[in-house]
Amino acid sequence: MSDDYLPFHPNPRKPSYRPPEGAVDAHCHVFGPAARFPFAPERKYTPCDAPKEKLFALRDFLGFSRNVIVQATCHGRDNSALVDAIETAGSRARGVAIVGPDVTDAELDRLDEAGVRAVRFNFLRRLVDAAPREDFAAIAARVAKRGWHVVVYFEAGQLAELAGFLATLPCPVVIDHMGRPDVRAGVEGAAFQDFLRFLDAHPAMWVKVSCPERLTVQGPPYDDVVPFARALVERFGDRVLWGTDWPHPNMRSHMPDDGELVDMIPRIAVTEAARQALLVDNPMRLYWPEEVAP
Ligand code: 0GY
Repeated sequence: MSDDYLPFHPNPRKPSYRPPEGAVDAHCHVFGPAARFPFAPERKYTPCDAPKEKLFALRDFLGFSRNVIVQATCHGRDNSALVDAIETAGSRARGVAIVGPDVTDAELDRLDEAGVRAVRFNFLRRLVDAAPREDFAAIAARVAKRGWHVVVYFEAGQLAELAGFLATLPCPVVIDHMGRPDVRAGVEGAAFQDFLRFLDAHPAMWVKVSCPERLTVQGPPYDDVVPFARALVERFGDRVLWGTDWPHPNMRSHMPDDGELVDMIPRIAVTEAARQALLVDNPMRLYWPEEVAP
């Protein structure tokens, strides 16, 4: 296990861009504190502690109202830190959990009660060991019945092998970090065009326009990532989500300034209507449908 990760930015700048009222950071994490919520023995990296209080302070500082907190592999299937955070936040947070095929209905009930609305399937070999597709399919069938959805994390090169499987899932599917394109190939490159066609063909697929810091070759201010996010927002405006990815686990190249990430938003969603959908209407529909008028 490697631990040469960077700590999160200690002092992000105040963004110039002010998100609309009710904006949702739809991809962020809580880690530890390890003394209370130990990391998973099978983890591939050990993050810094990133407790709920810090996340909620950042939410307020950046001008957001709500969080969708996503379970990361370093906590494995122990969703305790996630549940503790979303219970503290009440209606201001929802959760995405990691569960195994042996999860009990009672545990799913407990997660639902706490505010979990999705499960995450991670296909990155550097983060998790391979798991049988049948396990994922069985979990998806059970959570779909509860009105939950599935969040998936894979890299662009894995789309061809995963596309058929993803299309069979009986619920909305949210794809993390734009499907991790290789930005050197450009928006017109074959792989990203395949990804756009895949989204065109499958209206139940959503996508997060997040994580420029992991995709960039040039570094901040992430000019090389903007065209990818913008293409997705322009084409799939009613099924895109945005998130900080705070505290940016497992980053080794550089640590982004979260204020700078927020200031990217008007470059990727260039109209007020697009930003309202990206930051408020879309995440509310997916994570707080009970608050959205039909
Ligand atoms: C992210 C990205 C990463 C880590 C995880 O679950 C995880 O450990 O998703 C990564 O290393 O790319 O979304 O936090």
